[in-house]
Amino acid sequence: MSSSSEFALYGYFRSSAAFRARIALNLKGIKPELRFIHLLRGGGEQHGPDYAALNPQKLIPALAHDGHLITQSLAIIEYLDEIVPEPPLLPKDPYGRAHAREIAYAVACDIHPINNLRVNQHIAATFGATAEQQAAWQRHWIVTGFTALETMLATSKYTGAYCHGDAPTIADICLIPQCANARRVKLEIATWPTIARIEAHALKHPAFAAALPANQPDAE
Ligand SMILES: N[C@@H](CCC(=O)N[C@@H](CS)C(=O)NCC(=O)O)C(=O)O
Repeated sequence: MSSSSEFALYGYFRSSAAFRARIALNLKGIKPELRFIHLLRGGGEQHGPDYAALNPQKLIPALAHDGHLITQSLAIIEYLDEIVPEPPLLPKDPYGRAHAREIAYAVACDIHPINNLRVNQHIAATFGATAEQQAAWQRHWIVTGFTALETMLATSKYTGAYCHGDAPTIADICLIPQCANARRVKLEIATWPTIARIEAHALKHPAFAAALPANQPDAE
């Protein structure tokens, strides 16, 4: 299951959604073939006809496996968890699964999409938002989301070394890449002490560390 040739990941070092997929693949011990889609070069390779034919959403990541192309990082994470059950990326009990997904979705549905590259490009092209205004926009949504998440994590009895208990789950797989995005717009993760503690712990795990943008072959 872990042979490189069975899986191919379309990604970009700086993409936090691809970062999620990389963490999940690493946790499962899968080394995919890496196919790089540069999101800026030439207007963005995601818009080129070859990639658009594969993924009409023109977003990364996408995972090729077993004759299928799976898009959407959350779908990729849950697919990997189903085909390679150990170590589990979701808690065993229904409430635990709901709790881990709740944190994951708070990042992946409510913070990340409105800060995405295409959103920033759109507010620049349509409303003339400068680079600093785009960063301010991103900071606003990250602060809004992380402030809520900090309260949720600081007050939940299920918070452990990770977001849910002492093993990584889909929640951490979404939260840690969003911390990297926060730093890129000059936010201090220490503002949110529980998030900072979980991030520091997660980054000691080789699966998270190896997935960091700076550790990717296409890193600039
Ligand atoms: N909901 C999608 C989001 C994917 C996404 O937005 N990817 C970004 C990179 S993090 C992208 O491809 N952006 C290209 C663009 O905005 O043109 C997922 O979780 O996979």
